[in-house]
Amino acid sequence: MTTLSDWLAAQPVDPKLASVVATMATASAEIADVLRLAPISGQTGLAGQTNVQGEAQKALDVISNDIVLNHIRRNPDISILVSEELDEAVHIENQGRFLVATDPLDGSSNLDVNVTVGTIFSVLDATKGLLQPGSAQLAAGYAAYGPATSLVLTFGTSTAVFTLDADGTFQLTLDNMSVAPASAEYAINTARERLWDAATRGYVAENVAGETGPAGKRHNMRWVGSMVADIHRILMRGGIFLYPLDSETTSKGGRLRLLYEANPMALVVEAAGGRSTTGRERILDLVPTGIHQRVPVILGSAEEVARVEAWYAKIPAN
Ligand code: P6P
Repeated sequence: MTTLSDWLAAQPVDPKLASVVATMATASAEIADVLRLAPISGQTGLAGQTNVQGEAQKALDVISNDIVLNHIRRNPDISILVSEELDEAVHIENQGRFLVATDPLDGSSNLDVNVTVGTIFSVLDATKGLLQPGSAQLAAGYAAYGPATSLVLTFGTSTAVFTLDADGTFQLTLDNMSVAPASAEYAINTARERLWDAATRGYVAENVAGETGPAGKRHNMRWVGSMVADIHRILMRGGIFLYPLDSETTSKGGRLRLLYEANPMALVVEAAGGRSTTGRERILDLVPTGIHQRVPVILGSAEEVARVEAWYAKIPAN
């Protein structure tokens, strides 16, 4: 098998950029170790503080963020960290040209029930500022802490999957991934149906209508409530993930964050041949207005995403 180190050494990228990805992989392996024993060590509870999103932080949110920050401080090629758990960007003096944006523990509300959660990260050129479009990402990926710990990476042109081995190294288990262009599986929180816009209602209604409806096939629905878990399923077997604008999220711009959730996931999925959109715009084209900006996220199998875009094209933007 090919280790992550060997695979990185073979990639046609700046070795310093490869070292940033290796740093996030090492941090993810350490987080995996902490999560595995958290119920025993009693770390699954609340941290007793809220983050910039106004969300109650789990102890493991704070611990995971600290693990990432500690590893980043030890890589001289990283000079800026943007994190969901930190109000402001952390600037590390006299360090190199890379910026890491991360959600150190996405889906942490699932920790108490032992459901897959993850670490999502995006790598940018720090010399070009904090607010760059996703298309400027130099690398992106996520770790999914599930029955196995998967590490999914892209430098923008292909997507690879690694699995954490017993010795703490990552082994290449899938290279040059491709998202199935067609699928009959969609992921959306259907409890929000009353809040959806006409495009989302139209798309989902077609799916629910099944074989005899406009979609012409029976669909299935999966919603884990953990973006990393849902996106990993879509990467591995096709499907579409939707967290669209709705009447509650419109005022905030959406539910999920652009810099460290939407952009890295969009790069991973597009590098595997999928599509990513807000419904009306390609996610990777958006120029951020703030480090914690929220956006609608619709991504996955190209044919399914195109169906959603066709619905939005029929409905004038507000
Ligand atoms: P809802 C987890 O809190 C998260 O940020 C994503 O991982 C997940 O896809 C989404 O929120 C779930 O949102 O509204 O279904 O709880």
